[in-house]
Amino acid sequence: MSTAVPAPSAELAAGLDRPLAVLHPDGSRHADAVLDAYLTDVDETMLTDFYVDMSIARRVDREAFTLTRQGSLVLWPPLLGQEAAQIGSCRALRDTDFLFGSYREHAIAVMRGVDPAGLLAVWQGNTLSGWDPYSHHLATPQIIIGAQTLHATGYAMATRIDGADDVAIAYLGDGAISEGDTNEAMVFASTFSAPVVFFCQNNQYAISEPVRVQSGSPLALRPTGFGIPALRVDGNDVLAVLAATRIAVERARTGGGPTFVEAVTYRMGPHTTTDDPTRYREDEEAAEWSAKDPIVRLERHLASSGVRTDRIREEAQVRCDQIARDMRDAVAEAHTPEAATIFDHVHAVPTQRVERQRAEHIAFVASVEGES
Ligand SMILES: Cc1ncc(C[n+]2csc(CCOP(=O)(O)OP(=O)(O)O)c2C)c(N)n1
Ligand SMILES: [Mg+2]
Repeated sequence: MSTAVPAPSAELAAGLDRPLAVLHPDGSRHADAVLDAYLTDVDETMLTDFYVDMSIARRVDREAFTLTRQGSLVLWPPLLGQEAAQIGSCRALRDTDFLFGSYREHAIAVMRGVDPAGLLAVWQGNTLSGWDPYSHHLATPQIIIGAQTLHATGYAMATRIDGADDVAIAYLGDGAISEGDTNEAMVFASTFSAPVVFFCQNNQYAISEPVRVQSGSPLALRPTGFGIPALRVDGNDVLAVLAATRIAVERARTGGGPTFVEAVTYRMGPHTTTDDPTRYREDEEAAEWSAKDPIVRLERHLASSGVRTDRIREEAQVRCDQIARDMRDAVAEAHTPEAATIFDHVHAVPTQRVERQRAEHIAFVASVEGES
């Protein structure tokens, strides 16, 4: 009797050999059999909007980085280089779809209308939650690697129970693929056919750990073992990201269950403002990826289509300057809460244990103040 092992489910995944792309680094537009059917509405206005949105994302990131260096924020995990992955995927969703990010998805927070004061308050250490998740259909940042995949899957399962056709999307990093939470989420998503999209930004690093050390095969192959189809796309190509996410969202919304999208991109900056990437990667590598910059690529594409890019750049600049001013104002006006408020809202109903900890903290602060 034959005991042949079934072939790996490569047919479940597109783009394994080479990430799917339609916009190449020189700005040229190429056809793609999988993606093009989902890009028929792309016109100059949409491309311009993408350019402006990505420029805003980059400026928010740069401004926050600078504010951290000036001591106004405690920490910042930069998104530099990942603008297309975040903006393209976010734009594939409708307003009532729910997003569950990690800590690096500042662009989706801006796109979802979170005000800069809320966005920055978390990184000032002033609050545990910078916005109301239900108003924006966006969960607050998740530091526990991979945990948001469970939250998104649970949310997606619940939308089906409610009879709604909303979709949940979990943003996760390459490192998060190795977490138990992520693998458990994929088991549940697959078996319950949950309307969830796993959107993986493979930015090549989990802090200092390169992806080649984390996985011997493309990350997009992993979910296929759970029966979850996968698309691997160039994450610096905003149109490829938009199309792949649209495919995944449509499948989820129409009862087809989960899809995994691997957006192959690069974290151009440090892991956070406390990291020094020159300790673990070569300048040549960063330069190579810099040549694939998602914003420059789109600008080249617009220019080659005969669009006046100087005007679009000016429009983006005005919007960027305004948001940068708002960010600086928000930080200057921020109010530092009493440290003891950290114990508020740990549980919906206070528990004896947390109340005891609060009392101990207050007594400790009083004792230190008494000494001085
Ligand atoms: C459960 C858990 N383990 C370890 C950490 C420490 N940690 C913070 S970020 C990080 C790397 C995550 O890498 P990746 O998933 O690729 O996301 P990226 O930071 O590249 O966006 C680790 C291990 C954590 N926050 N949570
Ligand atoms: Mg990573």
